[in-house]
Amino acid sequence: MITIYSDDHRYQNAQSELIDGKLLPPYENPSRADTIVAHIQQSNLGAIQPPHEFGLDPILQVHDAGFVAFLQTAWSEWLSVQGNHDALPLNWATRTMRHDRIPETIEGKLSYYSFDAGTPITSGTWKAATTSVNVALTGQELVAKGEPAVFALCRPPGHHAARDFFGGYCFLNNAAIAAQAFCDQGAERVVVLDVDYHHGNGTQAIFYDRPDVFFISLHAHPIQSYPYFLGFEDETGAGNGEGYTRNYPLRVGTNWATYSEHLADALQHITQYSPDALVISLGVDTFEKDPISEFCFTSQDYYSMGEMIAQRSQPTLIVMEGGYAIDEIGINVVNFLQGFAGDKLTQD
Ligand code: OKP
Ligand code: ZN
Repeated sequence: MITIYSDDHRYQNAQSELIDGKLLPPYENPSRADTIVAHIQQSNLGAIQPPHEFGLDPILQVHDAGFVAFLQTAWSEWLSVQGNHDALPLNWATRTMRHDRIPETIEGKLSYYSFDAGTPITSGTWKAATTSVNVALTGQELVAKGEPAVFALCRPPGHHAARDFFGGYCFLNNAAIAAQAFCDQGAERVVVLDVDYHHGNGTQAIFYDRPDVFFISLHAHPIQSYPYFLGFEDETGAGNGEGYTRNYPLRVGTNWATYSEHLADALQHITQYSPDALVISLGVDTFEKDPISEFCFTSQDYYSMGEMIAQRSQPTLIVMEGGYAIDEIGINVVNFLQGFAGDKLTQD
């Protein structure tokens, strides 16, 4: 299986993140992707190729133009007002407040275009986030040209980013942009299967009213876990998209035995839908030793998960999302890819 990767992910290298009431060294840091690529190099998985540039057009098919312009200039505006330290928002328009007035100042715009204070914008954020999109789109292009499966080693991740807000370490929604690219190239039905520990609120929201992209997610129950305010079972789509969103919220402490029963159900729905392409939002933060998550997967479970998902025959783009146990992140990702490739690629 080909991997798409660029060192430019290292441009997203924040000083700290706000978590659990503290400013801590970021969990979402460059060593994540560096470790994954090192393990892929040591494996027999296949070639690692660089991304190429796709420009803003595919991004603007998914994201709001004002939001994209904000992300592009946020750092320079922040730098000139606040100085050379990471930018973070501090307050949001919650119940009874207005969402129809966009502030003029950079501090106000950070608040307007975000949903948490754990996602620092730095000098390199735009470069890293757009490279991450190019990684996903380069993978998408290879799958569209006939590769059965490609791994897009995206960093920063994307699934929490919605049409016009960032958060959850995500700025641009790599998986959604790739899914949209399949649609724009003629796919009639695309599935995004999100197996990250956290609900992919951004991806769900982007496609919520559309029947051509079916979003299916297994994740920690939002009543217990971040992002808290989306990902419940009764969210099933709206309008023409009714029936084309499916959520499997699972309680803290879930292991592979329980998870795999729900995954089997999700895979049946995918088969019924019969998509032209499958995009997998792959997070390995379901791991038992993940520092910010509370599922109980072992490293071997990722091999089983890869094998199980590969039993579908759709062309597949695997997009990297979360996973914060650095010591095992490489093993866990390679295990998933080996399980997937073992069942799919070597048998073709
Ligand atoms: C990004 B991805 C939990 C705090 C959570 C943000 C988590 C973002 C996860 N105590 N802070 O889905 O892996
Ligand atoms: Zn996650």
